[in-house]
Amino acid sequence: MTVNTVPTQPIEGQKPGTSGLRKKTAVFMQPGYLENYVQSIFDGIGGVDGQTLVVGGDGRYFNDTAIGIILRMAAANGAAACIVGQGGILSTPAASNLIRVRKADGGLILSASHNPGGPDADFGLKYNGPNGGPATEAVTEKIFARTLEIDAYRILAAGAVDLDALGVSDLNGMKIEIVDPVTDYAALMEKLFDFGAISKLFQNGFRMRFDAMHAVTGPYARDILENRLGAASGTVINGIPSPDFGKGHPDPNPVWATELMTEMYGTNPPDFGAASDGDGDRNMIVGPKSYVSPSDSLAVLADLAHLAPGYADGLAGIARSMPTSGAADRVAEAKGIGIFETPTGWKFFGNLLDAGKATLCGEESAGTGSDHVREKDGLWAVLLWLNILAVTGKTVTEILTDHWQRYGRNYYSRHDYEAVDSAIANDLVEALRAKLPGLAGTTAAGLTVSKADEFAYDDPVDGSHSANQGIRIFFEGGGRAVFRLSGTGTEGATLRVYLEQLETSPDAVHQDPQLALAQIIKAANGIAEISARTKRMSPDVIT
Ligand code: VG1
Ligand code: CO
Repeated sequence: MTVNTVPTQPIEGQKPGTSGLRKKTAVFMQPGYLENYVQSIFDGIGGVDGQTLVVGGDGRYFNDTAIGIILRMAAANGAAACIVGQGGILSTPAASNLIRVRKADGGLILSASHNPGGPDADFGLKYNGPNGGPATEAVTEKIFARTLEIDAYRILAAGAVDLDALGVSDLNGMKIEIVDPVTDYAALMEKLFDFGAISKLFQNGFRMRFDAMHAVTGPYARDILENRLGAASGTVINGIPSPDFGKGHPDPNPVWATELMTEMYGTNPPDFGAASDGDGDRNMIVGPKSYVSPSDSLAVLADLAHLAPGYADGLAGIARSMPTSGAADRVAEAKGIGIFETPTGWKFFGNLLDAGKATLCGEESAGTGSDHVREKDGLWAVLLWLNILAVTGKTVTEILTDHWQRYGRNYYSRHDYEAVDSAIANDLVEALRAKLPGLAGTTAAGLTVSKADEFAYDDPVDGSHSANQGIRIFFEGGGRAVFRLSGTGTEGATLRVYLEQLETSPDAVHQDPQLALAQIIKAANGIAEISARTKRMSPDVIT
């Protein structure tokens, strides 16, 4: 078969500090665009000659065509083997696991995560390294630099590759191995959790609903929850991955997971509800009439993880992204273990996990995970919750209440202003940045600013420095507001405002978070001039 070298123009690929390259599907489908980015990845990592790569995606529109192109390019670039999920399907955590168990050199994951899919929606591609985790900043920078100078890509002139038949085939000297996407992942879960105890829970009539949101976790959840653990059939809803996610928005939060939320807040709700996102790395946990904020979920899981066999020896430490609430810090303090505060994005946890400094990690954006893989893991979080519920015999509400009584409650909410004009959003951040030096000691909405700065991170393992990772304003009395612009949106800019207030009085831990945070919300809006600059009177999404 002929290897073609096709001339191409530079594109602007994934910017450092963002999570994979995400663009409108139509952009990715332009002739040569995907090819261009794939070649930039191959070049940026120093070539794939002789390498083994894991390839799979979340099943969104263009997934299979894109995988065909990637396989023909990997072969043309001299890769030795590609391990591919059957039908082109692999959840992000399952891909991370495959890279690790098969000792592959890395992987290409096709997903725009929680962004909608379809011809008019979003597509994405990310490279994960040999530890199974997202490319580090250093690698991302190399790939990005390459996208600005690339002038040709290499591709094999070949027909379509069959992604459905399990087994090994040959593509011009490169081995293609099609594997079941669930098997290895499910085996890992069986090692970490007490499947016997969870099965017994279901046998005793415990009812659960898992909303796969028409995305990649459907087959995983069906196999693990219904087949292996014996949850009633129908426990998993929206369980067949569809190219446009049933025209939905596969983001597991109270705004987008409406079907699940309606059931959990309706009459006679199930005992436990959960949802996952497009590529299966996020999770939402909800008890009967009781939504668990991701920051609280991380703290609860960190507190009680030792109840699951995989964590029986306790945790080495906990890591959380900076905008995530401080609830986990209080657990770490009580246990006398390390706590790490990193910039937003799972890639920053990789070194801490590899070095054995952190066992559990989490982000406020519904991401929780551990050292079992190098990505956040939606179903893993669900199974750890189930394991804890099975062992303690408590309800979700009881677990939360106990937690707040013991540790206090970090009231928390994130307000997103979406598709804001990029110039306006950048000006807002610039103006806020300029204000920072003079903010301490001033008051807003009756609150006094105690400290204001811009978060920067020095990686304790490799010493790398990451600046401009979010603007933080601390208030007297334990309040905090954080501002940053999203790196995953595909339309204009998304301003994220993260709001937090610590409450330690056991009598005051049961308020509505929006009410408990009212003053901080007002102060944050005032200081950043959000309404005045964006002309938005309220956020688009509140989580
Ligand atoms: C968002 C979240 C961040 C998460 C990232 C990728 O980024 O805030 O916590 O790591 O998405 O998640 P941003 O830059 O839009 O705030 V996923 O599920 O897309 O892999
Ligand atoms: Co995701």
